[in-house]
Amino acid sequence: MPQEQTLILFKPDAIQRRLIGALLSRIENKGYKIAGLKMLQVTPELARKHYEEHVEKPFYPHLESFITSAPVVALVVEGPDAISVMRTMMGSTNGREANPGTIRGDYGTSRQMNLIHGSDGPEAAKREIPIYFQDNELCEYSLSLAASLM
Ligand code: RTP
Ligand code: MG
Repeated sequence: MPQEQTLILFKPDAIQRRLIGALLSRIENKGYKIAGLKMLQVTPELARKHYEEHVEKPFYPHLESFITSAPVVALVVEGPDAISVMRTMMGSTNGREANPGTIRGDYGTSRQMNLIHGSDGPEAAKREIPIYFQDNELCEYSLSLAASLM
């Protein structure tokens, strides 16, 4: 089973709605490891870098003003098939179309303010993680320690 790392953001609407703990719990309850975690303010420059594939799209100005409107929480989530499983847990882009049981399906009705970002494939994860984290900000540790605490 491939151990993957994926870049996750809790977007400004998640912070405004005080859902950081709820979203983090879903990831921890799933059994994934948090390899990196920080809160930061996305600048327009950072937004253009992250969303470079969307910069020319008509919705980009709205996306940039949304993603820079309040801080985000950035995480590197690690575990078996973490990239695709996190995308499944997030649900479809539009909260009105996302299935119940998914993060977007359970918490929102907006296509833009959809709470969470996750890398959409291995290439994206490889590109996005270094945008938010330096190597020395990621932690290597074993979750097997958790078992010895029970
Ligand atoms: P993300 O990149 O944030 O994980 O979301 P995604 O893959 O599900 O969706 P994507 O197509 O990559 O779009 C990136 C983000 O832009 C906003 N968006 N607004 N037409 C619109 O108003 C529109 N379309 C997309 C959303 O915040 C979406 O997550
Ligand atoms: Mg995307």
